[in-house]
Amino acid sequence: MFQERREKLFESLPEYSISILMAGKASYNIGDETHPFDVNRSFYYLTGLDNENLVLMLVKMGKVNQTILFIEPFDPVMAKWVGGKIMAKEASEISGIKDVRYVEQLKSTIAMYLNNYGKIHQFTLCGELSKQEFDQPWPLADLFNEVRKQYPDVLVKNIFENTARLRMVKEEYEIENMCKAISVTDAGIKAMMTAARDYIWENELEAYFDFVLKSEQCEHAFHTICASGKNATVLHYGKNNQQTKPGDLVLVDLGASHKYYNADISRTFPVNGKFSDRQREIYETVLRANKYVMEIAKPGMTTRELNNKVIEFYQEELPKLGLLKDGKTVRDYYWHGVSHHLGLETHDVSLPDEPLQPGNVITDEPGLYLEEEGIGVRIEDDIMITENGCICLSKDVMKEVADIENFMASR
Ligand SMILES: [Mn+2]
Repeated sequence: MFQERREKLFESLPEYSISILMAGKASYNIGDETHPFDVNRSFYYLTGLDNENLVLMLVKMGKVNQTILFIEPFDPVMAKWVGGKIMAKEASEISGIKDVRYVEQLKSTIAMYLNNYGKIHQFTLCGELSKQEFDQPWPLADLFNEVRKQYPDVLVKNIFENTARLRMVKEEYEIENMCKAISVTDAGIKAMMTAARDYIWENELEAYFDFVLKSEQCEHAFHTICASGKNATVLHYGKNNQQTKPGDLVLVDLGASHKYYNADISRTFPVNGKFSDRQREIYETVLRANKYVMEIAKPGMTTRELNNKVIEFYQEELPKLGLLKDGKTVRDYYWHGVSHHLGLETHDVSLPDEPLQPGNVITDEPGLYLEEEGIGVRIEDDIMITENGCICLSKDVMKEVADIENFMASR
């Protein structure tokens, strides 16, 4: 699988090029403590390896492709402190890469190609620069600058678009893992709804979700949002440290991650198990927007078009809820987008204005946020684009008012 992906990437690379993808390195948190290591997802996508400090090199020499993996040498002292590093044999078995060398040889390997072939062929140094890295140090920049000092005529290319194009179309294996992540997320939400009661603290509710994830050997796809009452009107509220009030709605936006494949689900439920009339009418409007997106999502549309359709829908519907008075617009109650791609990253790689195609997995997450009324509702499903529409991967996660109330009444 990883080899096939690398071959597909090779096809889109410049004819004479050296592409470098890095697994990355954990950054320091406080003192000598590091943040937990999280592998670069394109590196993982192309190798299946999630160890720190590894480097993948794809060398394209006309019609001949060469793939080299660089690993760290074994360090007996570090092995006693933090465990051993991955060894060549294991790295080779997982990734299917036969040529495994040590990271110290990275620069001399680049130099070897440029010395021997750089005079005859125009070489391009390729690396992946994601949008977040545009305003941060780019780990590859130092290496590329050093190489260019010695070989000034070498070109440099960002291959973000090349890797994104591959990663945006999900394989069956990827869909299976995302479905597993979704079903664990579903179990976690049910555990929260089972535990919910008046005056429960948001972070206690969150802990029920965490318990299910750990029990299922899953990680968090992202920091859980568990927001009650007015907190739910703050889009990325993540403190989760307030006590609920009787009759509050609780908005949860969360996801499990299974083998690095993420779920991203939002549900909103009454902490006491019963919607008030006002809460129900707002909830039902968001739910209809959520279903409307699934009706219209199909290949050829863009996520921007989907969002515009939701805004038009709200334009019609919000006056029925007594909203849009005194110069207020839809954007005063709904100001985010309805969709983003989902996969190895929660906000997965995508290309702006690229039409949807079969195999894309996107979210469907309309919301309404009424700060004055202390009501925030978001309903988020994960959908896969098919030949003529879409299917909902998270259809089993309950969202009908009657289902939620019956479930909570029967606890
Ligand atoms: Mn989302």
